[in-house]
Amino acid sequence: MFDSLSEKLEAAFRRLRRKGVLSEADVREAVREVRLALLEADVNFKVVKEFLAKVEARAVGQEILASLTPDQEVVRVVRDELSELMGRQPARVTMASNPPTVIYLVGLQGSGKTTTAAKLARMLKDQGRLPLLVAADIYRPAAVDQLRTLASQLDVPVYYSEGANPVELAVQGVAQSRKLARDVLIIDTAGRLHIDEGLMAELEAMEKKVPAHETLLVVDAMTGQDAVRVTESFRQRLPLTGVVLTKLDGDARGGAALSIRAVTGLPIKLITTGEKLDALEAFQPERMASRILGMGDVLSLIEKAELSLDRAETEDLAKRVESGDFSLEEFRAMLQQVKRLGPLSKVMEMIPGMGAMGKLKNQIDDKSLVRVEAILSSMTPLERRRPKVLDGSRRLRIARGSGTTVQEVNRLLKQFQEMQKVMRQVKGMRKGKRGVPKLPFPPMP
Ligand SMILES: Nc1nc2c(ncn2[C@@H]2O[C@H](COP(=O)(O)OP(=O)(O)O)[C@@H](O)[C@H]2O)c(=O)[nH]1
Ligand SMILES: [Mg+2]
Repeated sequence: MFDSLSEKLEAAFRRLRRKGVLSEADVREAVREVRLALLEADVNFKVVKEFLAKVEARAVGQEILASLTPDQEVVRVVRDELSELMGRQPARVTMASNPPTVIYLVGLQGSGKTTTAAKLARMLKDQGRLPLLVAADIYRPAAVDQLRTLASQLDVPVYYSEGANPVELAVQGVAQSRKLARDVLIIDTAGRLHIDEGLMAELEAMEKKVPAHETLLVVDAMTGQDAVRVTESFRQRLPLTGVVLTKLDGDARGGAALSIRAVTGLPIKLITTGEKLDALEAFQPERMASRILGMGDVLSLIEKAELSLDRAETEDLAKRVESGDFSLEEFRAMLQQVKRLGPLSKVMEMIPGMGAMGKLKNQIDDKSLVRVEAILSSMTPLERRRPKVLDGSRRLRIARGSGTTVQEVNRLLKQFQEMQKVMRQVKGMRKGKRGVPKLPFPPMP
């Protein structure tokens, strides 16, 4: 998702990170790069301008430049403002207090209305609702069949009546929902290639007869700023309550996601990321901002950890460490667990606040992990249990055996000692969310 934008932003911040001490000029330079990245991603230029003014005002402040990790503070400011740009708080699809809740899906042809209607039905059904789909795109016969086919996979009923016009279908749909005791009506409407008067008048007429609780405009993220223009036109005629941004799995550049809210004031409520019926998600500005910046996605990490780690082994390890039993043996076992999560760089990406670890992040990579493991493997179990026995000749043997140098062995041992010290201070690791023990970060040579 938004790969090219993410890469460019990360490159800008990487340069900052290399600098260590930051000057105002460094930050301004980075802001210029962010500007280019956003414009290339087809973000509205006014939005970019205002966004950067805010970022710059916050990022060149003394507080940030004087902080211990100024580069990370700058990234934090950017993430915060990105999230603000997209509305910060997630905007949900709401339900009416008096059922049926009426949800219209409107938008141009091919934007994803029909598939979104089915996806939304699935999502609501999973939440315990009883949706009824209304096939109100009567101009393309295939549209009704498409909706029926999708709905049959979900076991959700579809209402359609041959010969009825869209307004009648909406009215009859409400009656049908009462009859079938359905509490949400999802109306799939017709689209056009371009915005035209006929379409708008028809949608207006439908909403006049059957007022909407939610009118969601479905727009294709790949169309960039066009999506913003489409949103503005629809908004002038219809009481839109939110936007569904589709096809984020494609090579959308990010312009639509980042501009729609700021330009039109309408929140993005849902996003779709694929053709399958489960590819619909609630839109979460903060999570999206983190994703765009290639920053943490701790929820994904937890999910991943639950799938890949041996729970018993991890818990046993945590217990031993907690009781103060933390030697190179346990350290090695931890490294092996961490490795199971995938390439270290990917794992690190998912941990928000890795910035707090500052320079460490740059030092940790899979290559150094391999060297650490080699060193540990060249030790005897006794040496790993009691590193104190490691005199000069043993260290030399280990260096030779692992294809490293005595300096590297020394460095690892020294860093391990420091880690042990910290561990004793913390006295036991607290358990992470949902029972996955937190893994400490290994020191790197
Ligand atoms: N890759 C991808 N394709 C999508 C997504 N949403 C819709 N599509 C595809 O886009 C095309 C048009 O979708 P459809 O729902 O028929 O659009 P409508 O004309 O607005 O009803 C179909 O081939 C869908 O499978 C998405 O999130 N990702
Ligand atoms: Mg359709």
